Amino acid sequence: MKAYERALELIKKEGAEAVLVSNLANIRYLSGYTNDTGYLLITDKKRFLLTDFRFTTQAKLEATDYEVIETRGYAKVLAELLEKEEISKVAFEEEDIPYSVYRAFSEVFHCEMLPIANILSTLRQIKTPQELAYIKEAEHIGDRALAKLLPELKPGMTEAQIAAMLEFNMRMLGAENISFPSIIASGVNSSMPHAMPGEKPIEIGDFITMDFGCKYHGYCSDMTRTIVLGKASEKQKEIYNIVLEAQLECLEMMKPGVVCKDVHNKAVEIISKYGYGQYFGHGLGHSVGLEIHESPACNGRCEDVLQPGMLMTDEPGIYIEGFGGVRIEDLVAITETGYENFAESPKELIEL
Ligand SMILES: [Mn+2]
Repeated sequence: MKAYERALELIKKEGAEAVLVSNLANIRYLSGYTNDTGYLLITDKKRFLLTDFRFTTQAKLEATDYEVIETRGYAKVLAELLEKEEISKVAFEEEDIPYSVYRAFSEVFHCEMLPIANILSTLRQIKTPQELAYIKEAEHIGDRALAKLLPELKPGMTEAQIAAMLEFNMRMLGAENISFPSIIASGVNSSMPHAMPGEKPIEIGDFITMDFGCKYHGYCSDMTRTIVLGKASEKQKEIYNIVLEAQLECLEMMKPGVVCKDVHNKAVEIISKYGYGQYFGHGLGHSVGLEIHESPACNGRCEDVLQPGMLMTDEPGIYIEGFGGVRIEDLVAITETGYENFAESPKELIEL
């Protein structure tokens, strides 16, 4: 069954006859078109890809199951297509359409517009062997980029410089791009889970948290390692080992049939046991794919059940304001019997 047939099945259950796809990852997944401007309109009988002059050649080459329509007047052309195809209710991705676009469409469409939450992305939860292979290679590029970076780290380098070096390494090792702006957080900055790398130089005694990933054939990787520059203090070792224990325990839970929130709660339980529960405030993990954050997620609310072919990160952390923080993150694929860890970088505390 083609991906667009699965999409139609899904939106018919919602009560619509056609679907307007605007999320770029969904467009790519459903059509093969890889650039960044356009819409898909999928009906029972026909499939259209609307884009402008800059992308039509590429769209025709990539989206071979679709009729490519070149336009800049999306609202008008879509309205005409919907009328011609006799659609009375079209689904649209409510989390992806800006209000201004919604207003422009609703002014000219003669049919009903049915908002659907981000349900099309659930089609992407279970990866094909090809998708898994791309993500695994992306993760391995990250492993090699980090291994190359570590011996080059010297006191006085700035976080921003380290981010640049890591990203350069990934591209030189075959990545087509980064999957998100790298997080390089040193010293007290490492207490901010999503710190932005800046002018701060790394100093002896700093924790350095590095959270990064790249894209390979459009697919994202994600990993985090925390090291200490110089000798780790007793407190740094204590925190690091608690995070590592939680990370390893949660890894062993990754298998088909397990409820996502149970894995997250395991990490909370372990970190709380040592008295640091209040310092772990984010979810344990998330899936990845064409986007860096995909569903399902391993957080305290997610009732989804792990299945073979899903990806999940395992990234507990402890963050203490004014002191610093630790996060350790692997990316695993759920297999028939358990998991395969795509990340190969060592996790024992590295003192550089
Ligand atoms: Mn992550």
